[in-house]
Amino acid sequence: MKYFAIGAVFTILVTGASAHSKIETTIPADGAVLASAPAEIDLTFGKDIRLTRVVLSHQDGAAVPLDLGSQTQFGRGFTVPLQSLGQGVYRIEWRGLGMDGHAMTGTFTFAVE
Ligand SMILES: [Cu+2]
Repeated sequence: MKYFAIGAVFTILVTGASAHSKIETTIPADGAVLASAPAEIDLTFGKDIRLTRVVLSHQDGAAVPLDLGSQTQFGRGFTVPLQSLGQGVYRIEWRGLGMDGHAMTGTFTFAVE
């Protein structure tokens, strides 16, 4: 009986993790080095999520929240416009909510030469 209980808990944890949506691709890609600044960033997820916050920070500056506009519904793909960026390394941190109610977060970086 004790072993059964441990097995049941393990199964629930594994199921919870796999129900999570993962980020599939970002544009720019993580680690990309770009000759010119991108006008927007694209985030694509494996399952529908609701994006709640995207923050941009430059190596020399403070973090700036980006405007998600009307993209407040569940979806797989999001496009967030950027102000014109100068040179340097930028870090994007995003937060979202999966359909299963789990909070999700991730980061990626890119550089503008
Ligand atoms: Cu989840």
